[in-house]
Parts: sequence; C-alpha cells; structure tokens
Amino acid sequence: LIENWFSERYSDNLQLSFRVKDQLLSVKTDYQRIDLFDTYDFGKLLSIDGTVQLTEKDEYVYHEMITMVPHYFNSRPSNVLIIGGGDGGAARRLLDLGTDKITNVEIDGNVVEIAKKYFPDISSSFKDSRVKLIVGDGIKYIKETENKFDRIIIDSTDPVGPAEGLFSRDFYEDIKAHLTDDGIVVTQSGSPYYQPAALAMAHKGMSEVFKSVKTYCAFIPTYPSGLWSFTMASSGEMKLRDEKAKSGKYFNSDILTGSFYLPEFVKNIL
Ligand code: AG3
Repeated sequence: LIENWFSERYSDNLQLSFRVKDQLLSVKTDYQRIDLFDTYDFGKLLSIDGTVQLTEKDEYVYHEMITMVPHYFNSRPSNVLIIGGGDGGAARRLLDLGTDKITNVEIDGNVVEIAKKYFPDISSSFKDSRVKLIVGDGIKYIKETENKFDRIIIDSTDPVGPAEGLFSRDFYEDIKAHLTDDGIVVTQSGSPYYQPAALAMAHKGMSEVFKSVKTYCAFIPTYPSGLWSFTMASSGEMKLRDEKAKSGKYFNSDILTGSFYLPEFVKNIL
C-alpha cells in the first residue's frame, strides 16, 4: 500500500503523501539525509531529513515570498546575504529583483551539487557573477564577516538539527550587527498550525533583539498545513517604499500588504 509514496509526517497521526514515479537519490551527508523524488503532482521534490524543502511545481511561492516581500520595505537593497538556500531558489528571485550583490552561505555542499544537477533552472543563479557561493556554516560566517548587508535572508530547514541555531536570540544579535542601518532580516518561521513553537521562537527571539518585527504568511501546498509563516525584523521602522511592486507567480502588490493580515490563531502565537 505504501510502496512508491513519499510521506512527510506532520504529527503522530497525520502525514502528507506524494505518489512518486521514482526515487532519484538518497544520501546521508555530514549534516542530514537528502532524498530526491520524481513525483506525479509536483515534479521533482527535494526532502531533507524527511521534510519537503522544495518541489519544482510550487517552489515559486516560498522563494518569491522570502525575497520579494522584504525587498519593498525601507531603502532599496543592493547587497544581500542568504544563509541556507543551497538550492539557489532565493538567489534566483533576488537576481530578478535587480540585486547587485548576493552572498549565499550554505552549510551542506551536497545540496548545491544536487540542485545544480536536478534543478538546473532554480540553481541557475549560481552561474551569475553577482552571486558568491560560500559552502560553510552561516552561524560562523556571520560572526566572522566584516561585511554589512541590506537584507539577510535565512532560508533554513525546520529548527531541529543543523538549523536549530538559526532560530536563536544569539544568532539574531550577530545578524543585527551585520545589517545596514535600515536593513532587514527575514526568516522562514514554520507552519503556524503544526509548528507554532518555531514561529514563537523566531518572533520572540527577533523581538528581543530588533525594534520592529512583522510576521506574514503564504499558501504553500507542499508544506505542513499549507499555511506558512515568514518573520522579518529591523532595528528601526519597516516602511514600504514608494515603488510599484512587480508581480511574480504568487506575489503581487496586494499580497505585499495582505500577507501581513493574520488569522487570529496566528496572532495569538506571537
Ligand atoms: N526551506 C524551508 C523549508 C521548511 C520546510 N519544512 C517542512 N517541510 N517541514 C526551504 C528551502 C527552499 N530554498
């Protein structure tokens, strides 16, 4: 019955299953287990430690939302740091927005190699000279770098295993020290429905460090519950610039403001 299905488990009693044509890869790296499936409904699907990271079919929602929403606040960003994001999907959207310089620090070089081989469009950003890829630990990088960034995008896995430190107050302190004056940090902050602790951790951790913090949500069909949160923060105010927002496939000028209107149960987590 369960043959040829990949399932991500959400709780002891619920999982989402994708019928697969083929399993293309399964590797255990120094950091995590990476699996790649060819699914019927979502095309190629990359999973890390049993959790869906991206699919060909719906990656645009996550990657547009983590890059385009913060893009339109405060001064126009030109120098952006991505922590995680080894598939290249966030960098690709930043290039579309005309970002001058992108530094992408991914801890697991295997993710990059797999993305280059199996997701050539998504990872095409790594061929662009504006993107500098560093395979290394983002937590260490941010402590040691002398650079400051207009945006820091934390494109991490869930806060278990290698990504746990990316949801901590200490890490946010280091981030703050490497943002320009009106710079903005954004992180994926989990499923408000299935992972309220992840959202609470990100929001509380950022609130202790930054003056303003805002959470917004998007519909991502292949992530737990479909409702996904992102949380962004800055040392000063975060104000929309007077600039017409480009549309993506999910993002548009209505979503830019509307994604901040949160359901009551989500507000209660913050
Ligand atoms: N990184 C965030 C994925 C978190 C998904 N969690 C889950 N399925 N339980 C996405 C990587 C895309 N660049």
